Amino acid sequence: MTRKPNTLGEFIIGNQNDFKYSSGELSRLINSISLAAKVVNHEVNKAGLVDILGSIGDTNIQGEDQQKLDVYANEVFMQTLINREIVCGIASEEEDEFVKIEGRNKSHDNKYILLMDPLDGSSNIDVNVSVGTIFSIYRRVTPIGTPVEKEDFLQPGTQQVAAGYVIYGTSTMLVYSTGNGVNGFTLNPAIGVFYLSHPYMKYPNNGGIYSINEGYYSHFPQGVKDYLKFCQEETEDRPYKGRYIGSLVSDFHRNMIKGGIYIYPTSSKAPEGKLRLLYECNPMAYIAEQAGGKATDGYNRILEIKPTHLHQRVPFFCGSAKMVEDAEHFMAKYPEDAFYKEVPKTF
Ligand code: P6P
Repeated sequence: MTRKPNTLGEFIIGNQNDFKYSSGELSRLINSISLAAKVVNHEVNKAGLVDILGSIGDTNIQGEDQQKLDVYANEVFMQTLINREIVCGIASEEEDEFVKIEGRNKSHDNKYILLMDPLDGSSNIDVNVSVGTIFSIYRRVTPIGTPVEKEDFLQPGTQQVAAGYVIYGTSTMLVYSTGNGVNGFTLNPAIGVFYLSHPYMKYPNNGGIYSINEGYYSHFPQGVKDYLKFCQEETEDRPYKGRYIGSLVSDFHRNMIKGGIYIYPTSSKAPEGKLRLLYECNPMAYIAEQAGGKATDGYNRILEIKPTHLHQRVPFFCGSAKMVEDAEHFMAKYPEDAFYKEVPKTF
């Protein structure tokens, strides 16, 4: 009887042939991501003990205050992937432009590109709340051997070959999919090995948790307000519980296990929403759909949105399929053009 794989390494090797483009490159890429995650995990876990907390007084292209761990995590993932020569390009929340990567022989022979949010939820770092890394992997569309170009990064989410996240929480987990379901691996920090702890993760079709920053309620579109009233009314299976950590990876992970919906809609504070399409919404939407959930911008499937620029933002409704469909039902009462017109433009 063949023993079930119980470490990440065994799992990757055991499932390599399931991936129709398997050439070992993707396996090495996933392994490299797990290595970088262990290094970042080590720093995140001791962040309170060393002078790595707080802001470095710089801001990234998002205009957000760059936390030291943001910068550190970006460097660790970038260097690990560059040193192991397994991608031909990288885009990151922390990098204004995408990075072209040459191999030692000055060529660009690799076929994969990676997009990432190296440390999502970083505003939670100083208050010891879980944060995460989000990654998205595509095959390049421009000729192998040439420098990558912007069009390699502006592919719709349906073209992802793999996506996943690392959650640095009460335990550190790597959750990813290469298109054959979603599997979760928990790190044993004592020996630095990820073990298969959550095989074939599935979003419950319905749930009782909604995650949204209700502080912005007065700025939300009417469709979101109507859905929140639906969540909060007294019925046999409602009101739902409100749970919002302020860390997408953490809220998403809890909702995938328990059943729930995460919403970051437009508001006057964020006229296109806050979350970035390429390295937050697309990878999380890929995972959600692979786990039987749904992800839309309130009207359109996230994975089918054609990206127009690297740091593009979109509204994000993601989670249990029935809950996302309920939210879309309320959004549909307000046509999309009116929906955007409703949001006072602050620019
Ligand atoms: P707000 C973290 O900055 C993040 O991108 C997500 O992880 C999180 O869900 C959201 O923004 C929190 O944003 O506006 O509610 O503080």
